[in-house]
Amino acid sequence: MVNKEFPKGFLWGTAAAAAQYEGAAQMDGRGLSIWDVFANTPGQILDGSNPSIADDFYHTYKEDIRRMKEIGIQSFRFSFAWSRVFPEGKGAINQKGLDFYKRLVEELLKNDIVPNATLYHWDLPYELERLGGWLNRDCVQWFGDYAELMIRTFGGQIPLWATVNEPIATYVGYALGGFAPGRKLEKFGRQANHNLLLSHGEAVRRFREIAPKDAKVGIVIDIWNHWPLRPDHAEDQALALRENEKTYRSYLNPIFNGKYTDYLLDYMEKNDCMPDIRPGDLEAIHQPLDFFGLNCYNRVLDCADAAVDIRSAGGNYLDNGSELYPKAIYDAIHILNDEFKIGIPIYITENGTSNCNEAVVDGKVHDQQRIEYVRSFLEWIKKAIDEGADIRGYYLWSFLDNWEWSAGYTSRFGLTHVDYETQQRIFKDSAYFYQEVIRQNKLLETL
Ligand code: GCO
Repeated sequence: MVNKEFPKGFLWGTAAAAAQYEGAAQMDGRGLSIWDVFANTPGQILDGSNPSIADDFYHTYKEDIRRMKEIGIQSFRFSFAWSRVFPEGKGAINQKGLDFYKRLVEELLKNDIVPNATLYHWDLPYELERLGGWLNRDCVQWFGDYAELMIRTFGGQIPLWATVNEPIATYVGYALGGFAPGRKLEKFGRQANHNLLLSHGEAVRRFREIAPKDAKVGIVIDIWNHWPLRPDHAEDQALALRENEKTYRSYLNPIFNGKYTDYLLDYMEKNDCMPDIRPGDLEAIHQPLDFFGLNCYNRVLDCADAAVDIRSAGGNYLDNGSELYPKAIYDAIHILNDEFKIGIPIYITENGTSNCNEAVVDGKVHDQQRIEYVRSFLEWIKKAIDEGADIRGYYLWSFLDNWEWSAGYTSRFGLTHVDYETQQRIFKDSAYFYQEVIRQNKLLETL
């Protein structure tokens, strides 16, 4: 019989981000972030909402941690809002902001929930954006100083740290305009990404200087691997290769191999979007890390012929329109271990799905597709572990429904339903499923 148990000590968690959970956007001295400003620009957010209240986690964290405890959550991945701590991004510290995180971390520890902190989850202080944001090379210093304060304050209490969550979001914000700050130039996207990677390197450097020996630092990168829709079509193949090079590989290569690939350099040269890369930069980015945080939700199918329906290739689709392709996570793990030979433990730092059946009926939410989604991804993670991959934990995105960036409140990813009018919480069926998975530390077929 197949052994369904996860390794002893495997860490089961949920993930969240400050801008999506905390609310209290103007409270206790917090400065604006680029997302506050972006959301208030007409037309940027699907439902016209902004993150100023979100889950009101700033006020409800104790209750929510109690609920996490009830489900058996062993670790909570969250991010610090830079502008809560440094309202202007640099300079004067806002003690009240720092105190909130002290209370949060204490509450987690009191409940035996391992804190896992991300320094940057997309919410750059707006005052820094006014100085050019990630396009300004001074960001390395700004981010380094902010990182240092957080590491000095919490290094002894938080065992797992990520510098940055998903560098591609910065690209989307500076090259495509779909995310804050809403700039739209390929050259900006590439420059912002290069500076962000440099800032990551700087935070790791400071971490090594000041963090306690047993604290670990990594980075969180999302792998949406591109596949040719028609595997035997040269054009689809080439398209998928190019997309992979321009997306997640443009981060993995500098971080783990200390270089940008010839393909990417050539592309940036030809498209007039070569960033300012100075001597020593790649060494600064290429720092040894303690773990890799993998976010994985799906794969992407590419077709060179826009007239072809992607779904014509078959496959499973969820009611929310996205493909259910759980092998994506197994492939991503192989890319990291076999191709990039990262040689460090992996935590799955995000995985989850939105808008299953979210209707509340008689105080219940029967989100069967979320259960199926999570179950099938866990099956492929387990297979990778059985075959020797060093995977230490899994963080489901997310414990609560929350503010989903450009999709506003229209996209629900939680194990817990949130009524945004009343802030009432209701566990969905998936929460009970996850509770059972955690309790048994085991792959379960169903609830
Ligand atoms: C991410 C995003 C999360 C999203 C989640 C669902 O790290 O991918 O940061 O904030 O909410 O991915 O789309």
